[in-house]
Amino acid sequence: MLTLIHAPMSRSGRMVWLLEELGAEYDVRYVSIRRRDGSGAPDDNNPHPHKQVPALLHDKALITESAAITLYLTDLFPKSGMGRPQGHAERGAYLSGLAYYAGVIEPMGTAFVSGMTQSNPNLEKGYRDMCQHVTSTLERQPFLLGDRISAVDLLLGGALSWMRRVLPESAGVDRYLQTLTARPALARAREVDSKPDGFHD
Ligand SMILES: N[C@@H](CCC(=O)N[C@@H](CS)C(=O)NCC(=O)O)C(=O)O
Repeated sequence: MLTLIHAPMSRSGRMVWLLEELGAEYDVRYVSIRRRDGSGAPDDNNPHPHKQVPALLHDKALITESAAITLYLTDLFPKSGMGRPQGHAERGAYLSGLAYYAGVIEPMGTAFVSGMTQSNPNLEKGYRDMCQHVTSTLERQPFLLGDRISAVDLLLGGALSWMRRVLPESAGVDRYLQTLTARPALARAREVDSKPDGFHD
């Protein structure tokens, strides 16, 4: 049994989206988290060591970190087309994309949005290099790995739908975001995201 530890309007929404894309059977455990505005609190029902979301329980295994959960789930559903299984010609590109999202796109995007790149030339260069790489990729091809969607696109697409300004203006990025946000699985995920009526954290 798969149980997603989830808080509405957070990074775990992307894992709901992925589970819907995979056609997986899963439970959602809604938890409260600390929010940036000072509201919310850590939840005793959350097994994540930092009381963050997402976390995934698969029987007795606990998986944390969005990129690790993404790889774990797509390996569990190799026929879904959202991952690139062992032996697939794009396996290396898929692993690189997941690590690049977690290790470069998200930290550089966060540094930019929080204003840190403005005062630190190394961060500024890292951010510009990331933007150049991602925007030129999406201007050249429909998805990060090429012509076919992968779960790496859900990580980036989820972040962009939340905060488009993580990346600079680009027709390729706008088209990419439109394609991703039109997916029926995302509409289903948004219903799950907001399911617990009156839920407050
Ligand atoms: N690197 C983690 C980040 C997870 C994370 O920052 N989650 C936020 C929600 S968007 C959270 O749980 N915040 C509550 C807290 O930090 O206490 C991942 O990608 O899974």
